[in-house]
Amino acid sequence: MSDYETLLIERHDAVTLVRLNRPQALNALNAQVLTDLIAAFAAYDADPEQRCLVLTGSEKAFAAGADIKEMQPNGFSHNYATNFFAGWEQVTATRKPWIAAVAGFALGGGCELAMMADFILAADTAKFGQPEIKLGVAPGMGGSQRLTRAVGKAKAMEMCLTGRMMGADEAERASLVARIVPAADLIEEALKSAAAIAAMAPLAAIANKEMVNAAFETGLAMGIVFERRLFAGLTATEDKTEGMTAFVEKRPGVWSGR
Ligand code: CO8
Repeated sequence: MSDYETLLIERHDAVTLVRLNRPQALNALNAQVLTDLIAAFAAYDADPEQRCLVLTGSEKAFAAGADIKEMQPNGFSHNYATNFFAGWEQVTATRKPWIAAVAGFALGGGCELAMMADFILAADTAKFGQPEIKLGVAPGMGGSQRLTRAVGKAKAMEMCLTGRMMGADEAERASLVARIVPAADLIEEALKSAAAIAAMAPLAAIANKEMVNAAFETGLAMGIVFERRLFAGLTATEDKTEGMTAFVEKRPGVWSGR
């Protein structure tokens, strides 16, 4: 029994596994999915026991896009007045680490949601694409920006202009995904990665995430200042003292999260 209409949630020790669960629509992202994801990610961020999250879909589809049937009646006035899609910024505001584990289709909003993750782990069946142009529109959840930053102008432009899908091998070569695993092992591998992250000092995990993200938001000089300040900040934590003491004493660190 899930608290969410469109999500299934499992806890694996300190890792939260969230499965998109609209099989009848290939996990298309409608308003309910957004409401549920915002709540699930906020609950994860607020729970000190949970240290990493994995978001996945089904074997056939991570998500086949924003829900076309829901968007069909909406025109400019509605979308502009409601700042349609802005709610996804609440998902990207998640401070703690999370991984997208993608099998099958990650198209349109599905590709854009995967790219909001800290990194993507792809099954060998994964297919990424921004086919919005075939609907007479364009990406609306950050795809034109995040895809271009991830894979560069040539591939992003080709994918957005032609709607061509990229398979897992090409996505790994283009640095869209961190790693490819056999489809049958996707969840196990994602949980393993997440457990490794969950075993790290929690404040250091947030800081590492903020630093890497700063590389996308700032120039090099400011990014390095940001990194150095945050690094100096971490040296004031109890977990820095514990981590370095544990190394010297040849034992694993025991983190307090302070
Ligand atoms: N929205 C709503 N329903 C969907 C979606 C979707 N994005 N994708 C699939 N479905 C539904 C189908 O309608 C079908 O439902 P039904 O059985 O009731 O007809 C069911 O899921 C199964 O789909 P198919 O029968 O099509 O399955 P296939 O295996 O034949 O094909 C595909 C799989 C190739 C993934 C195909 O479903 C497809 O092309 N889907 C659409 C992909 C797409 O175009 N995604 C981009 C959507 S737009 C977007 O994400 C951002 C838009 C930004 C616009 C901003 C303007 C406001």
